[in-house]
Amino acid sequence: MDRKTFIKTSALAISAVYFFQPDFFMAAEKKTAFPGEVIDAPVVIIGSGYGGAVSALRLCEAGKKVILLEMGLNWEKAGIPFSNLLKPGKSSAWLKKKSIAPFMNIFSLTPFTGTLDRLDFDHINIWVGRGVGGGSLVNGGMAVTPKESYFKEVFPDLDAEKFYNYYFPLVRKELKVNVIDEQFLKECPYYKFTRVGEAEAQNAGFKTMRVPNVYDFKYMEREFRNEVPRSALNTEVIYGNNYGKNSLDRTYLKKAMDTGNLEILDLHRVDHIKLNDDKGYTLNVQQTDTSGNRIADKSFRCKKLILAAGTMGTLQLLMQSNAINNFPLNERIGKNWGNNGNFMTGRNWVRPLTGGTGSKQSTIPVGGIDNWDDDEHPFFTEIAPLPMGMDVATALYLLINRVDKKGEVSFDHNSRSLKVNWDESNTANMKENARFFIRKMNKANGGTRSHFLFHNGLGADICYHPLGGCVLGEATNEYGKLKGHDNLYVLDGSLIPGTIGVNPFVTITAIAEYCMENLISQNEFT
Ligand code: FAE
Repeated sequence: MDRKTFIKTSALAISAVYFFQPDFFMAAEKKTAFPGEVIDAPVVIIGSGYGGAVSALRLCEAGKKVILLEMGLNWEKAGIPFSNLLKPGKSSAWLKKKSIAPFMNIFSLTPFTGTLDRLDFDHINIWVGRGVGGGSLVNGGMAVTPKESYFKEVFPDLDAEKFYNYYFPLVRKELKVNVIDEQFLKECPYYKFTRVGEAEAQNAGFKTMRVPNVYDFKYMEREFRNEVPRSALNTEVIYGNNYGKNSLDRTYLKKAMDTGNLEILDLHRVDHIKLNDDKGYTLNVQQTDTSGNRIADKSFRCKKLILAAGTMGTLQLLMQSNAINNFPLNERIGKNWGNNGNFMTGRNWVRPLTGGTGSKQSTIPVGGIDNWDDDEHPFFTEIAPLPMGMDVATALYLLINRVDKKGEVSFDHNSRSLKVNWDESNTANMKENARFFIRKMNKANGGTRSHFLFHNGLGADICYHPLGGCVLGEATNEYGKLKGHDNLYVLDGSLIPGTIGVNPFVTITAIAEYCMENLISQNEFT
């Protein structure tokens, strides 16, 4: 036996022994001193966002041992506080030298594995969350159930009744969705921007709506009374919330950890995947430190693999693996991709005579404008906060529109990175809606388009909600199993065909619940 074969065989023997021992996970941690060795695991999940967290919980509850690999940091374990908007620090960007908020990036940074990342493409910039909890660490917590009519249009093959009677209520409960108390909203100075935004919208003839959230509003009331440390009232949100927000590490992932069946390995980035002869998978993984330096190379070998790396992460892994080792892909991968109709805009000189939108603003949005049923200009918009520490009399809006023209994601072999086939023609209807909205608001209330924000007030290239590319029932079977594979499941935003008409995480979570319930009952994981 030559040296290479000996090492490989010994590693296999050792991993087989560990596999059957109760302290298998501890052993897997310790063994990392031997770079390049193979760690066996029955089920591996890549990514700890909504899809990954649901998969982990339901598999652990079913008694399966699961390893979850996450490229970002476990912030709770690290004990490093999140930064706020006014003082960006360690958590504010993924290995960048400057802050990467949608605007006002005047802050220099020391590169650190922060919570927020931005992926830049030719006509679109996509923000994503990194860390244990994925996008739930950085998002605004808006927990919106899609309109049933639109859900049926987007997913004609799903049983809408079951979703609205069972999966959506289930995920709202698991995610701890709640609604702000109207009296608190009416009186709290931190919600002046919402009150002004809603009054102006109604004045312009638009319908307003209350938006539920996973931020604990009872906690916020106590923040306001100075009984507990402040978070939403201390400009914390897109770089993480130290308190108040029920991100996934406090809901699904915590429950999964409590079963004793889950091990989360943070700062573990999967580079590519190989299909093995036995139809299982080997993952090439790099462990890094918080400066992004590679500290170990590892291989994980599993029988069952769940890809939940988020829309762009999952597409990158599939396409990169294909480029490296001819990993089998079906022809639907990359197709039916969209930005969920995201379009940012803003207005200046909002109510200057009545004192603007407020110098103090909560970071958690609770108001929306619902123009979805307007045949000519269908959109929903969030009345977004702009907590700048002073009153800038500016209103910010994130519109969510229909996606009339879908895009496509492909792989550039030279740069080894994704390419998004997307340009101004894909956002034409969204721009039209934004112009219509701003015109109507200004006519009724005064104000101007916010020319200093985005591109002359129109942010067509800002995307918080990339969806699609691995669409349910197209690239996968009806429960997320990737076509052409026996043991690979995709469970994240890439299952939704580019649009869902509202902020997407409630839908991503509900679809993951639906898929996992069916996959488990079909004995896919036994
Ligand atoms: P996601 O949450 O993105 O999780 C994927 C995870 O996989 C991440 O933690 C990655 O670090 C990890 N990962 C990726 N690649 C690898 C790899 N190669 N190896 C290991 N790990 C990897 O996926 N949605 C709402 O519904 N309401 C909101 O209020 C809202 N606000 C938002 C605000 C911001 C600033 C942003 C960026 C997004 C917002 N979203 C909101 C979108 C929402 O967070 C997003 O749709 C979900 O997080 C997507 O969930 P996934 O499970 O697809």
